[in-house]
Amino acid sequence: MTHTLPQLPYDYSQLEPHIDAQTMQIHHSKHHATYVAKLNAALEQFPELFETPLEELIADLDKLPQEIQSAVRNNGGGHLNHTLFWKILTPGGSKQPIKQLAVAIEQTFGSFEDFKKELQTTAINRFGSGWAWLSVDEKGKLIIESTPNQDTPLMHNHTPLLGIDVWEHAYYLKYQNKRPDYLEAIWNVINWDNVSERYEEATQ
Ligand code: MN3
Repeated sequence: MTHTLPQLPYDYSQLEPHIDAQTMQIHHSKHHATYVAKLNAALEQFPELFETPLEELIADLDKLPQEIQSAVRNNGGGHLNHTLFWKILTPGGSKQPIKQLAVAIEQTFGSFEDFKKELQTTAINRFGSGWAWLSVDEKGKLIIESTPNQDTPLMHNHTPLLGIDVWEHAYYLKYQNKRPDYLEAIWNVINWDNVSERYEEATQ
């Protein structure tokens, strides 16, 4: 089965004013769609790879035929990262972590505010294009990390819970060069119900 662009669970305009509709539309229907198309084009050379979950291909890139490793890394990573990104955004829902995740964030980072600051700083300091993450590491511990380009925590055996896209395409139309302003605004639309749920799955 070829990979497909997932539908958004909300309209392009629903994250306004924090993330504008035009950015959402281009980000989803052009950028993400292109990752999906290029991933499929690469895998078509080895169609049996369509049977393996993409998470597994990404976690073991070295096992792939060499000629498609970088295409799968960039476009497969792009597809997985954006599929997660749309889910961890929402116009409604809880505005802070709930249940076990709320407790774990306090235990790990001191407070929700300290956690936000640390993730913010990590995202600001990502040079060039990439992502900042809240992940669960191989020991089940919460960590903040950053990846370049479309690399994902899955490559390091970590489970991404919350990913913030800091490619300019994620914010430039509204925020131009002001990445910190975008990072301030995005807290208003984080889907904590979803992130908290996935924390529980990852640590079961
Ligand atoms: Mn993006």
